[in-house]
Amino acid sequence: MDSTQLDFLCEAHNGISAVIAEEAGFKGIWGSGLSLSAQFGVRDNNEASWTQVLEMLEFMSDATRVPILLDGDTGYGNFNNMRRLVKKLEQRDIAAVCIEDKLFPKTNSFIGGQAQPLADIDEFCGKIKAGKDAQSDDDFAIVARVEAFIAGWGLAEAVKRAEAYRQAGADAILIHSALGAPDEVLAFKQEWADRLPVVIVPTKYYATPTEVFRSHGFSLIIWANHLLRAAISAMQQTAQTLASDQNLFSVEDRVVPVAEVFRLQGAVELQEAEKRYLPLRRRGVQALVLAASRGTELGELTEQRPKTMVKIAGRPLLAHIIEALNATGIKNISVVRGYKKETVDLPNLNLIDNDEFDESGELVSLLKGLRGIQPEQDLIVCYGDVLFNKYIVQILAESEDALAVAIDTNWIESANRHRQADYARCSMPHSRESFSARVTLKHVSAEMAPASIHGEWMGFIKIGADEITAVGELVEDMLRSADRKRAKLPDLLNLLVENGKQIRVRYTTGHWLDIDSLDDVIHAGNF
Ligand code: SPV
Ligand code: MG
Repeated sequence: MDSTQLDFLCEAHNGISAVIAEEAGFKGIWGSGLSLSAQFGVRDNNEASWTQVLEMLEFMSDATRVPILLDGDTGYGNFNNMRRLVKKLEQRDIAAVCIEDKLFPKTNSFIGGQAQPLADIDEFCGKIKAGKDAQSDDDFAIVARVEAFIAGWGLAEAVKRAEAYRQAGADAILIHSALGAPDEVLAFKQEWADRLPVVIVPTKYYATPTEVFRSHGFSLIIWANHLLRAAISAMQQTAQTLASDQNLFSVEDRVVPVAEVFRLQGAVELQEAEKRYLPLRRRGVQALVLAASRGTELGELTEQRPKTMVKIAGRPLLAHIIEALNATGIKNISVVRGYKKETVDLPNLNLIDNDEFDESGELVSLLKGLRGIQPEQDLIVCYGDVLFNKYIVQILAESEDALAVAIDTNWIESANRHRQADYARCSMPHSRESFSARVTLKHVSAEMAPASIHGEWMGFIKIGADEITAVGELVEDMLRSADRKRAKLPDLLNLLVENGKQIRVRYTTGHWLDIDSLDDVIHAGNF
């Protein structure tokens, strides 16, 4: 109001319209009585109580940073109600209130304005004084709205009232007019000069160029109800189309995507806050299954499908993996597929393609996987050809460690069967003491002297949400060097250890089976 240039307020009537007005660049918001009552579906006759208006204003104030000028009608009562109103508005960070010199309950100025009685001048001045005395923030402002023209009076009455309100302490005058031309407000401004800033609401004289108001020295223009009216026409069109066409297709391109709704609500801020404040467990755990390779060792069985889709006891191997993951509460499951990828088609999976599965190693699959998952959830990585009891995954999922692996203490059996296995050396062998100790991984290798072996790594890695990006970058680094193109997950684990990362070891015993041969497939039916 005090600025030397003409400024503008845009109407808003709830939190989201206030955000929209602020984003459009308005320096302030008009809490329109007409729009606030209309969005409640009631008339602009104080049918909505003042506390209902106040509550909506609180949402608008919380959602924005620009000042809000409330259209406070007549102050919702006498001087005493006005005092309380000002106090409550200040508590909600509302910058200013406008009161009009009519009687409670008021009627909108554009509905039979000529028949509307005006307030007694002295009584209205008392209301302004009471409001000014009640404010505790010097910047809070009271705008006195002169309805003399609306009620059919002339310029003299309008100026007389405005002067009385100025002397009572008003910070600005809103001069209202229902004419289709700006004659009344221009005449008022000429007579009034610069005694106080003057605010106008050109709803009816909308065709007047803004330049006219600027050159006459008005302070503030209020676009009083246009977001409400825009919303009404959009809602009417959409509702009518939906009712007649009976499909969503007809309207989809004419409405904002839900993502835009989330943006206006500030959904991103909440996601960031969850990262800071929510315990990791509450964010849930996800799984990434590496299943791009064919599994040539199974011969004919994998001619038409990759190993992960070979049937065990009547269902694809992958279905068993999903079932075990689901049983631990993991439902967000991503699968990297490559060979005969179209056959990897189980429902409710985030499918990630590795089309270079033939010429690349498993690190490429891992990298594609890490890029295709949600980085905010802890991750369990496993292979697509392993059957396991759910407790193996559970023990990793529940661990607080940023990096963890499950190590099978029952490795002798693998060694006896002369299977290809990845053996692990850890900071401490499995024992009673290791149960409460913080055992970490030292090295993983297919070649290890039996005396150094503490167990077998089964292919499970837990990567905490906070480590996912770093692990992804390390894998990217590894893939850049030519001799590591076909590196495997154990190479990654060893590099992480070399880089000083603590990889927590969780010892388990048996209860898993990887499918490396036809014998395994047959055996797995009994698993
Ligand atoms: C409002 O927006 O509620 C106003 C302005 O008071 S008007 O409707 O033009 O009276
Ligand atoms: Mg109003």
